[in-house]
Amino acid sequence: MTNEIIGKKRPRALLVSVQLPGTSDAEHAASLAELGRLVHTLGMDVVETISQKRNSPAAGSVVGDGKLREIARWTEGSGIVTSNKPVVRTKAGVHARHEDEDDDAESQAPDEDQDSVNESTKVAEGERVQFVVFDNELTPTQLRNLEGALGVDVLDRTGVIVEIFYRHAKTPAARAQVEIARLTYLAPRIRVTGVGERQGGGIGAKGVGETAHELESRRIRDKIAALRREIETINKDQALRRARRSEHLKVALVGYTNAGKSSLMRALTKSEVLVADKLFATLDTTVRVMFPETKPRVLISDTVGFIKKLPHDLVASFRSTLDEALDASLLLFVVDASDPAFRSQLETTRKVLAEIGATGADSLLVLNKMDKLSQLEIAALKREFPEAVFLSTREKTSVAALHSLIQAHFERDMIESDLFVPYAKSAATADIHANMRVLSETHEDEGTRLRVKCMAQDLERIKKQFRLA
Ligand SMILES: Nc1nc2c(ncn2[C@@H]2O[C@H](COP(=O)(O)OP(=O)(O)OP(=O)(O)O)[C@@H](O)[C@H]2O)c(=O)[nH]1
Ligand SMILES: [Mg+2]
Repeated sequence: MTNEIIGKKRPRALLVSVQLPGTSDAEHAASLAELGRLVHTLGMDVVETISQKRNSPAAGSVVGDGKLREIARWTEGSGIVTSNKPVVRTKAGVHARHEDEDDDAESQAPDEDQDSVNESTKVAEGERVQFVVFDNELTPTQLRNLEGALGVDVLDRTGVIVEIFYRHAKTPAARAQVEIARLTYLAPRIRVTGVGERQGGGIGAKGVGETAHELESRRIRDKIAALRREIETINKDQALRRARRSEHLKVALVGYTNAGKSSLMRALTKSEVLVADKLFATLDTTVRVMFPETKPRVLISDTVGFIKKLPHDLVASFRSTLDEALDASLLLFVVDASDPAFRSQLETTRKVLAEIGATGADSLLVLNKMDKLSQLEIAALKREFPEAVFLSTREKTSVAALHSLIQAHFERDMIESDLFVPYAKSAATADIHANMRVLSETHEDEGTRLRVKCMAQDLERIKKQFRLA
């Protein structure tokens, strides 16, 4: 899909979901609502939702024939899967119909039910949708069939998520990571989407032929290899920077997308990080010093949000972004407690973190957006999560309480010690003040005697560096 398409008037989208056995009505509804928000984040207006219960997805088109024709009422298409021919559409845009298409429609044998979707049951032209988005995963063949039958762009959940990541990625590291995931996702769909013409076309561009397809596949493989090399270089840089920060106390904010991680980051560090009511606002880990500053200083990192059915390639590509979280000694699981689905969102977050091996650190559950809940609801949550921190990033006092908790957490590991610094080594005194809590300080004839509270490794380092007794 191109920005070209999205850049114009907000495109209209129709959501489709097949509810399979084992998915409760509530889960199904939550998943659809989330898909709606994802599609909205992509800049489209959701105008209709169509669901169907089935024992398994229909092989060729996920939904059954009748449902497909119902969906086609909203599009230009016939609602009938014809052949496996690639979709041919002009570069002029998704609305433009290729002349061949009419011929195709005529040449195919009329289906018995075809009459049930005649022009009169179609929605008015202005009401039509330009995108049909499936909550179910679509195979490349299903995607091709559906685009053929519907005559509009078809996306699945993975495609939507990949596209959002692609648009939101800002730094070279994030861009390269997302580009790999995007190419990997698009590669098998290349005949349908003509990814090679991405610069000018993208989804909706003319399909490419078999030979061109092979060429294109090679080009994509080369591109992915180049991107991987680029990422390796970036990762080395990041590892260096991380190593430089390695002696610092680190807290990572992790959680479902839109939970309020960046808002909390802002509140805890008084910094200006991007906060937005859209999904996947943050795609790069940012690291800031906790404010008011503590001694030693505590670094807070904000991370990319998680989501259900996060495409595997994206998990892999965000590993390096999340290494920051793997590195932290305290993980704050931030949750939007006002979202009825927060328990399963927390579960998803835990699962993804476990998948990437981030399980060692201490953790604290932060139930955010308390300002949206009633006293009664808060009381119930307190009983359910007695250990959790209740917070609203909009209430200074609750943020300050979390600040103290973080400080207290690290103080548990601190030791108290006496240091004597000769006057000739005043640099040591400065270092001590910068990195340790000084409990008392007396000036004697030869130097300064200090009682400090600090991390054991800081004490070691300073003693060694300045040869102190
Ligand atoms: N009412 C209320 N809204 C909040 C609170 N904290 C954050 N929000 C809102 O929730 C939305 C998402 O906040 P972000 O901080 O961007 O969420 P995030 O977890 O960083 O999201 P991603 O970067 O997408 O993973 C924004 O509209 C915030 O203003 C809160 O305590 N109360
Ligand atoms: Mg964020």
